Amino acid sequence: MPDLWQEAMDHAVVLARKSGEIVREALQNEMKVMCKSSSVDLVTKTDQKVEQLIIASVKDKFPTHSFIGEESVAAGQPCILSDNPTWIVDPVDGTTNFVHGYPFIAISIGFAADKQLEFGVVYSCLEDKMYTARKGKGAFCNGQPLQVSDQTDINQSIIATEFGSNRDPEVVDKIFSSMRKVLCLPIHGMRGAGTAATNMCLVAAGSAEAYYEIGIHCWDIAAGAVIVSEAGGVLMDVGGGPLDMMSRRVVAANNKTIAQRLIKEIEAYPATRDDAPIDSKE
Ligand code: LIP
Repeated sequence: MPDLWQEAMDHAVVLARKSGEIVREALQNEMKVMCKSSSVDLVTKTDQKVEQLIIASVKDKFPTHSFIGEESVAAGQPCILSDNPTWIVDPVDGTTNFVHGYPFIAISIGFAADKQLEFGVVYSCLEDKMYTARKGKGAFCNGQPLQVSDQTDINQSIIATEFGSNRDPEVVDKIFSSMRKVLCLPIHGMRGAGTAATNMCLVAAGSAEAYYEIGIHCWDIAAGAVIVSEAGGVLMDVGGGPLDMMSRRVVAANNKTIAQRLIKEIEAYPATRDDAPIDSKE
């Protein structure tokens, strides 16, 4: 019996590497920058080109599979996770970094079947770091095993988060209020790569104890969730319950002790679910 998910994961690695080549080449040329939900929510032709390449290849090799992609959803496709085998893709995670040449850009390819994440592939293409994880089979970076930090004292931790793309002053106040409370625990430091997928891979690699954010999307975190989990970490909602991939909220941590201590400091604010009816989205 062929291991179909392994075949799909192997293909995801090929697609991620090919997409990284496109991103690196695009950085050498003038790029056309467009806006989506606001003037700071950016997209480029490269985002769209990479997503179309991945969609076309997946449809050719796995014609019965479904697809959720950042730019397809932006173009009006529904963002509904069914039981069908589904590819959950962010073609360029860190688009703002890409536009500015800030060197953290990742291709993020997650895969779910029966609504359960089966594998994740994140290619940090300027670092040439291929992060991979298959459910139950461990997490790796360029073939080397990944293991989260064994730190249980948040006062000796690095915590990652992002400012996101919401510039509503009330939301920004909540983001800063959470960051202030976390920083003053105190912790050793706060970091943000500018891409959720890379932040999650850094948790999986033990470089940060946790990453949290409100406002991300399922395509930002699907692959990273498998990689963190298979590296021995935990995924939760910012309210402490289980991760809901469509909720736009995530905590990825090395262990429950750090996650539960961190969650006490996070001030939540509403964000429209990824799977909400299209006419209800901001
Ligand atoms: C980005 C996320 C990041 C978030 C940004 C943006 P994109 O994804 O990776 O965590 O803070 O606002 O959503 O848009 O670069 O694919």
